Amino acid sequence: MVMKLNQLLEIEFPIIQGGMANIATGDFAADVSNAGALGIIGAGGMRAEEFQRQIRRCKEKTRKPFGVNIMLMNPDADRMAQIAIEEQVPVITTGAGNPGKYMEGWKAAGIKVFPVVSAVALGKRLASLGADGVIAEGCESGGHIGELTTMALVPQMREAVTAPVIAAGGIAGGRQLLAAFALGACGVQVGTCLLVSQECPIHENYKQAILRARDNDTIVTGRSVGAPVRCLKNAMTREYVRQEKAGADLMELEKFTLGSLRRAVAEGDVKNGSLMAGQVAGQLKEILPLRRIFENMMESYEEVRGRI
Ligand code: TUI
Repeated sequence: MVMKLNQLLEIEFPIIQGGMANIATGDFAADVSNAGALGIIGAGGMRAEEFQRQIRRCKEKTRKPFGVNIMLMNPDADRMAQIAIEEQVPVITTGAGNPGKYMEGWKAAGIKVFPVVSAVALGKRLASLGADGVIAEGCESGGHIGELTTMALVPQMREAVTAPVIAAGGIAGGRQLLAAFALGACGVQVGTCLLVSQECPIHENYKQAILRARDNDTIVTGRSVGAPVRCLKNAMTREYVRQEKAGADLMELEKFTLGSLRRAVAEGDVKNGSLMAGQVAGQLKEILPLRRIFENMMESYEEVRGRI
């Protein structure tokens, strides 16, 4: 029997927090770790200096394990890879690219590495380079996504690698946690359900937009230009789709969305901002403390498991 993620990471619950660029600060990651899951500092929207400050802030606020997510399209990714080593960060997750060139240095520093991947081939490659596990992220997720669903991806990843597999995408409750174990995962990564935590430092308007969302209220923009991103439908996504259909190229579309996530997170601009969220937004009904979100998930998991 493979180890559960909580044993692997020496944490209470088998749950990792998603990287969530521009949202997951050092404070928030520490809150998540203190609530019993693995908190992750999302380096996505940061520069290297800020990244280092956030790591130090997180260390001040928790004595539990935590991690960092290095978004590989970030221009400072090389420097962040080095800073994570210097700061002796316990865990690294990566997103939006191939972290192969960093693996040797990270492993030599004794860091646990869990790349987020959206297809089997890269998962296999990174497992062979010594990844401690792979986070198989289905396209139900918010933000930058791949092609496959969690349901299709996780079992195929399980068959392809001997390393632990963590399921991500479409997970916000006990039923989905149970399903993730059935699919072959040893734990889960969640993001959207933590946006509606009391501790999450996003604008109140963003939280309310998630709570209002129904099952059909997310959309994937940018598939046609190779930059698929899932967020809540709003005026921004309607205009994006219009430009995409009119044949705009990636550069034009990127110019249009520049700073849009920050507008949503910091200013609460729910019309023109980019409200990244997964398909589970429709099942979230209230703002709760992080600890309660995790406890609810575990209680519901136990209940459903007993029933079936
Ligand atoms: O990375 C994510 N989700 C993200 S990153 C992000 S920041 C951003 N902001 C604005 C526009 C775009 C992004 C928001 N959400 N999830 C992990 C993930 N990684 N999903 C898919 C992938 C992925 C894709 C291709 C991983 C590797 C990959 O490999 C390409 C290659 O080089 O082989």
